[in-house]
Amino acid sequence: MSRSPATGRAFRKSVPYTLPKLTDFSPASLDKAVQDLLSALESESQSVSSENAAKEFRDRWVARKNGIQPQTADWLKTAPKEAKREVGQRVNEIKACVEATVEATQERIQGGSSAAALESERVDVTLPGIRRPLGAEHPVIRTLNETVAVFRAMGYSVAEGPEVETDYYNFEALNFPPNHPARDTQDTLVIADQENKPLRDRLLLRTHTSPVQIRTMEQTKPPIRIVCPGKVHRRDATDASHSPVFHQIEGLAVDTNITFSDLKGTLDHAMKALFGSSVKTRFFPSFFPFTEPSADVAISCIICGGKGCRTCKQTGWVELMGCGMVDPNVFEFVKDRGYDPAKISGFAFGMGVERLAMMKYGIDDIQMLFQGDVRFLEQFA
Ligand code: 2U9
Repeated sequence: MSRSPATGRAFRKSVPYTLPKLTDFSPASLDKAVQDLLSALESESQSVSSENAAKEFRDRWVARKNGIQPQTADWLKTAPKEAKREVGQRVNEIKACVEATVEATQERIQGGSSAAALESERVDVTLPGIRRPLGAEHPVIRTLNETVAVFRAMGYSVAEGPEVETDYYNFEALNFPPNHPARDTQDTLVIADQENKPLRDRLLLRTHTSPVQIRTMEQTKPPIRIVCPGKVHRRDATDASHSPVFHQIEGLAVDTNITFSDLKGTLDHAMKALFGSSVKTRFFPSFFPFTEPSADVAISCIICGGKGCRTCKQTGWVELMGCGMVDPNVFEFVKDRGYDPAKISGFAFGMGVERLAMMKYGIDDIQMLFQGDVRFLEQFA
């Protein structure tokens, strides 16, 4: 026999209890029967340790059909008349006791499992937090967006076009002679097996975004002011300042009476907006097939302020762009769309975005912009 710590009642452990049929209804015999039942009840209640077991315990003791407590009605039925009163009292006592124990058991288990749930959800606020690294715009895309924004503020629209182009849009309509060295497969990445097509229809990876300007002029009458940002491809060997894939922003303004002064003022403003108002620009003669006259544009070195340093090779100037007045020969290709070189004029310019980004952020190796090294990129977060 064990004794319940809760009730102090004695109970027998681990004997499966079944309600006995009573033949002897003397008070002593009734006492024993009730005592046995309550011992079993207490013992089984003690061994309940899960919600499922609590449910089984409840069903075993109080289920209307076959529950131990409801079966005690048989005692009353079979009791002789003179014992019925006594037996009825005991049966009621048992009912109250069984119900109270079932309820107490369930409460203990539910209380217990919510304590377990609380325990399992406990948060150790002293643990270090989970780091969520911030993403960052790539420095090339950031520079591209900033530059485009500068021109948008001056009234320019953004135009885009395909990266796989025809020879016509990439070279012919831009006044490149058929034997120009840039057309050579040494410099241009071409799509293979197109020898059966006329030269002008052959596909290649665009070497500049200038084809976008031609395509836009074919579809839009003058005046126009557009910038064309995008990826371009050249068959270049990789080094600290060259990459076979890079980004350009080119621009085109066509209207009546556009002059070289407009070009100078526009680019001078753009460089001041990008690099600071104390930056100076310098234009010096150059050559491009699509502009005449043409110029290269340098800005005063933003590293040394123009005094001379390693970045500017002690010259105080850094070459950043090309530009010029659109060659009348280029307008001839879109003359029937309203671009009559006798009536209109225009300027165009082009810049490499990686080179702008390298100047802006003091990066001395273009490869840093393509390697995807997180230690480099996270500096821009
Ligand atoms: C049309 C007419 C003229 C676009 C121009 C440049 C000068 C130029 C280079 C700068 C560095 C390319 O990325 S880079 O290597 N670009 O120097 N680009 S004028 O001229 C055009 C474009 C379209 C119809």
